[in-house]
Amino acid sequence: MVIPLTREPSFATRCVHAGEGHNPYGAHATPIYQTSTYVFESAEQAAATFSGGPGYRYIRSAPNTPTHAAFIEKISSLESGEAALAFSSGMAAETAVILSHLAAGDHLLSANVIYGGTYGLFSTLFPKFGIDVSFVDTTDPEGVSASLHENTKMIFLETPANPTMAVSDIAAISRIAREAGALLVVDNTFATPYFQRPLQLGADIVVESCTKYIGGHGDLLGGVAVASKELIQRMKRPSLLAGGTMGTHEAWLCLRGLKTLHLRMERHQENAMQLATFLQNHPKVEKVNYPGLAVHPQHLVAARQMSGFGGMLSFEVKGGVEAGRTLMNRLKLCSLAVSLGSVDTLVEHPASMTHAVMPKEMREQLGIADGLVRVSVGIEGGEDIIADLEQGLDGI
Ligand code: LCS
Repeated sequence: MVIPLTREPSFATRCVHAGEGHNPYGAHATPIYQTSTYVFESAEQAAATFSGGPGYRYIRSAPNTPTHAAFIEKISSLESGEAALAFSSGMAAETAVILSHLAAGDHLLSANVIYGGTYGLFSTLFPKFGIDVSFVDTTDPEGVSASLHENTKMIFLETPANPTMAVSDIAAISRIAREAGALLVVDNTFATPYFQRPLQLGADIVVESCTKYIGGHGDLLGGVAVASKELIQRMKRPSLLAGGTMGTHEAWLCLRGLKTLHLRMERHQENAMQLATFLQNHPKVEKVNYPGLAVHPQHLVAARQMSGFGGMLSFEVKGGVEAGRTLMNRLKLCSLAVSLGSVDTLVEHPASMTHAVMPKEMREQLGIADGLVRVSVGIEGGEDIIADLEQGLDGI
């Protein structure tokens, strides 16, 4: 950050200013440095950079480009981390975290409620390379303790979790992880650093899909990992070799998206709270999952570790999958689509879309019922979102 301030700037000020201003021409907006490689002044300078010295050398090698560097500085500041790496997707960020910190023979303890893609990665890909994975209910810290193995090297969780909005106690699990000598990795995609900062609660690494609230407009694919300098340093070479680097234009879109994160998240949350309350009182709705509701089983944990409850919710309609389908087909303002965290409201059916990869018995046990509908509540007028769902429910 180049603005001279006498005290630690607020979150909102860091959204706008952190990482900005590093360019030689005084451009007001950080430029898109659309280049794959860098020209050295001498063979000696090239050799020094390649042997670990400062400076840019090639786009796959962090800090990639000055545009990436600005984004990395901004997201590190917002997540209260020391350093970060930017990836081509949230999945690439998760893959790089695992490849960098685990090896064959290690055990990964993962939350059982997680994004379907993450479940697929952990259940099918890493076991092929000798990483032992188990899926555990991380809403119960004692159960996490009891499920540790001798060789547990990492605990991975999402909170709030996709799609049931289950909440795990980050501080309690970070103490368990530290005692076991394992790293705690928290996927902060749903909460974003505006509402929750896992590193301050004791997590070692935060991962996020930038495709969601960080970009914020549903027009990019990206991911990020934020941690201490030491842990990010350990990830640099594996990430360079695995090759899932964020593109420059995406880094610029993320940098721009983050400038309004605080404003967008407030509105997402306001609309989500209104919609959750409306759905909770609707006769055709069986159950609403939103951590801001007092009936949410981990409402108190959420209230303790988050400064707001976010813009994601899910609910079960009476009448199961058929009723859910009827509802989704009737929506006019809300779009039927996967992904989340965009300015517009997106509705999807986890059992047949994002979480179709999970075995049905597992889904049912975890509360991902066939009639569950997930809503990524946008920043439109809240009354319009409610009206659309109301007319959708009327058709059931
Ligand atoms: N973590 C969470 C919590 C996610 O929801 C997703 C994607 C990812 C990681 C992976 O990020 P990506 O590689 O897509 O950037 N979630 C999606 C969803 O619920 N619908 O479509 C994608």
